[in-house]
Amino acid sequence: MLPPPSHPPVGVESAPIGRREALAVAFAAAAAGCSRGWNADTEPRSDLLMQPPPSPRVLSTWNHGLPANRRALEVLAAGRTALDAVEEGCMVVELDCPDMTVGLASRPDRDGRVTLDAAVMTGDGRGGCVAFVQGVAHPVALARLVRDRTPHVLLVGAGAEQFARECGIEVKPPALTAKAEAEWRAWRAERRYEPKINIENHDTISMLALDARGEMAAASTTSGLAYKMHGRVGDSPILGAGIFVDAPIGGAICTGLGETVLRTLGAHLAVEAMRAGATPQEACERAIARIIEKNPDPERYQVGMLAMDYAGRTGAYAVQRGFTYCLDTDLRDATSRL
Ligand code: SD4
Repeated sequence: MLPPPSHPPVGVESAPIGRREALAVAFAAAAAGCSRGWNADTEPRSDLLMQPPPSPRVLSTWNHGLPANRRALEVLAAGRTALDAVEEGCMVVELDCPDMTVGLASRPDRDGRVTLDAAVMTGDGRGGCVAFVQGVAHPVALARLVRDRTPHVLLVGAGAEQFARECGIEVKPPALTAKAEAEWRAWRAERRYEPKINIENHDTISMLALDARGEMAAASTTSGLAYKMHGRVGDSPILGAGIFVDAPIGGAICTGLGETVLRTLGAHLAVEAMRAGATPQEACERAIARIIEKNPDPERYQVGMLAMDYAGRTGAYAVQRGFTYCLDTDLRDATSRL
């Protein structure tokens, strides 16, 4: 059974004024020369003050970002939240991922099990994550339930599956698709354990969305590396590594070889670069530069980084050529270091 499309939070969401409204009011007030009296607690960054509020915007990884973005844009057009948009956008790819890298029809680990990782996060710092989950069709929805209904941030393995059942989500018995099983058997015949991300293996879906209130959310969902060690978890379900959002600065999301991103907390690096004044594009370039500094032999791995600030400006950069991403309904090629 699938969870309902949007989950009422257990706690009370504290959003008396959205960033979009804050920007609109600040813009109007500044334009009228009467910005005095503005509440410092909700005041946006001064460099954003004179800009009109941004339009809803969605940014996501790889070609499969296109159908995901279309769904997310529909959610935003209906006036729903950025968090709803990234969740439902990612769910599209969880159900249908031709690259076999997201959802239950993915390639398995080296023991023949499909284990899934996912995360969501909003600009208020609230996140939910699940890792090493089996049999759950929509790990991103489960991650959202961890955020909305538990006092925790990360649930893993059997505990996450138990939580799924408690939420009425079906946990299916282990199974591989015929294609995944045939490929896995062929791989096992060689018995080479060399999990590698390369630019032909188009991977994780990670998304950032900015909604009509000016709130931002991020999500990521993946089966991780094909033929990884059983129990291996990558960057995608770790806040600060695979995804990070911090209001009123911006958000960043990653795809690629998770170990390199875990070692550097790549998404956090990019958001902190924006906090220090970098544009989203400069932030992606700085984060990728640090990842390469800490992970030698960049020709052996790929990492793609996307970032967005609360004005809706975006950036994209990768270690290697071939990282495609989607901005709203446009498919683009990121520039790269190599
Ligand atoms: C992982 N970062 O588990 C994920 C995989 C991925 O593009 O993003 N591939 O390492």
